[in-house]
Amino acid sequence: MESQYFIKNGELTHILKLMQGDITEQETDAIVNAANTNMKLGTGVAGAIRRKGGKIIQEECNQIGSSEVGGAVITTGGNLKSKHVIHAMGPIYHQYSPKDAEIHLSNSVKNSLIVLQDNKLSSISFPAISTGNYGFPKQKAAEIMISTINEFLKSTLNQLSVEICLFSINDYEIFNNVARIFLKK
Ligand code: AR6
Repeated sequence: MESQYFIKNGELTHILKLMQGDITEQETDAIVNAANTNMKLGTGVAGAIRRKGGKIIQEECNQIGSSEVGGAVITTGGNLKSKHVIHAMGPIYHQYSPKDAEIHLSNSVKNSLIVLQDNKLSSISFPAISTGNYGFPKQKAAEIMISTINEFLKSTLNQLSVEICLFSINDYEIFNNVARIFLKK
């Protein structure tokens, strides 16, 4: 199950794709890990990345050490189909006011896209950051992620291809309904 949205920016037309699937199977230049600031690959997306990518990813994370909430750092993808993993530090929802949690989630998405560009990569797959162990409400996360990606694509001069890979059909529908309204398909 998937749908595509086209985001125009002058001469460029970027693609935002929403799909249901397992992010560790994606073949984009980078996949995003829903990470913690200690850079320890735990359960959920991180656990799947560790299992399929191999221990090299955790070793590279250990070298980096830690990062801030809202930040993003890159490692290789080990044995994954994707050659790179961008570790995005989403907020633990209940640790912040709703507004601050939204700002942190938005920053983690924006910084992931900046890291992608800084490394001269052009395609990326995001999971629904912070909506599992970190408890961020999914509808709100969809609004923040889609509006942040839209804003970024409308201002970048690089041709980028962005996807959001949702684990369940239910999550896919939540995100797709937001995209349909927000991006007016
Ligand atoms: N592919 C796509 N989406 C997935 C997959 C997968 N293989 N597995 C889970 N999801 P989470 P967080 C969805 O908990 O909330 C870890 O221990 C899941 O259904 O992975 O940011 C880390 O090490 C949910 O919607 O990330 C951190 O400590 C979304 O991905 C902490 O959890 C995010 O769920 C991060 O928590």
